[in-house]
Amino acid sequence: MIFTTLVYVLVVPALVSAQIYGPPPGSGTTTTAAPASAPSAPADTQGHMNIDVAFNGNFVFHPANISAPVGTLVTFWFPGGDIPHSVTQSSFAQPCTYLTANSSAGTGNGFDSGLTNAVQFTINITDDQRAIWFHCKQILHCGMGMVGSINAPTNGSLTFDAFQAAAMQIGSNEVTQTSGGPVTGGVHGIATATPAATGTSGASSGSSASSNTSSAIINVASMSTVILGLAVGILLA
Ligand SMILES: *[C@@H]1O[C@H](CO)[C@@H](O)[C@H](O)[C@H]1NC(C)=O
Ligand SMILES: *[C@@H]1O[C@H](CO)[C@@H](O)[C@H](O)[C@H]1NC(C)=O
Ligand SMILES: *[C@@H]1O[C@H](CO)[C@@H](O)[C@H](O)[C@H]1NC(C)=O
Ligand SMILES: *[C@@H]1O[C@H](CO)[C@@H](O)[C@H](O)[C@H]1NC(C)=O
Ligand SMILES: *[C@@H]1O[C@H](CO)[C@@H](O)[C@H](O)[C@H]1NC(C)=O
Ligand SMILES: [Cu+2]
Repeated sequence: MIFTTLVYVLVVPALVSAQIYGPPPGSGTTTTAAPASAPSAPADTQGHMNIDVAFNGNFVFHPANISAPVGTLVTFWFPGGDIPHSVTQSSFAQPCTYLTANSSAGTGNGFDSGLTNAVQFTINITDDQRAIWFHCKQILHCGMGMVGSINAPTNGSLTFDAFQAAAMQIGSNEVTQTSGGPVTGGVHGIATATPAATGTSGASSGSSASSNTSSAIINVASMSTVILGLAVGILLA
């Protein structure tokens, strides 16, 4: 069982990588695709913090947990390349599930960049006394620990470390979420614009339209490789 799980965790991403994200035909490359050029987030400035999405091509946010006072802008920098990622608000209780409105708490829907790449996405912190939890909703990424937090307690049971451990506990049982488009707004922090192509500011409807389309295609393809990966895992076990 442990072996099966290991095979699943190790083989599926490899299959996805080889079959979906390999070099395009005629690219002249015979080896595996070069890692996506990851634009490094710029250094933080006063009132503006920056987080790399898929830092160094790994399925992590970097830094993954920060402290940011009210009014701080936090910008997420998405790499180019073929694997779309997302910054999707969730809750401590359900790390890998999009946060929907809670009328008893008086909160609306969470923010969501949607699955995308080569963009930047910014939220403005509106409450620094409560934690903002988020994850990447690309299939399997949250369960592999691609999660983050803003203003999480540094001790007790609701730390970033506990949140990431909870996500990894879900692991490959993570429920596949619909791709969807970007959602502005949010809880304790709000996105005031949809993702913009890296290097520009404000919303860019052109780039979101094209990235939605490619995300949808890759998601369908990913599903079939995951099923194939499961079959390989079962055969090898
Ligand atoms: C961030 O939100 C605060 C209100 O919470 C507002 O005063 C400030 O102008 C916003 N910052 C930007 C850059 O929009
Ligand atoms: C909604 O908010 C209330 C009050 O904060 C909380 O007790 C409850 O657990 C929340 N429900 C969900 C589904 O998160
Ligand atoms: C736990 O964190 C709170 C702030 O979140 C701090 O006030 C308190 O001193 C911390 N306790 C310990 C034992 O570090
Ligand atoms: C990140 O989380 C760890 C453990 O949860 C904590 O020790 C650390 O202080 C946090 N860093 C920030 C900047 O909150
Ligand atoms: C992409 O997402 C944006 C924002 O939600 C939406 O306006 C646009 O229609 C979407 N494009 C496609 C092709 O789905
Ligand atoms: Cu991801």
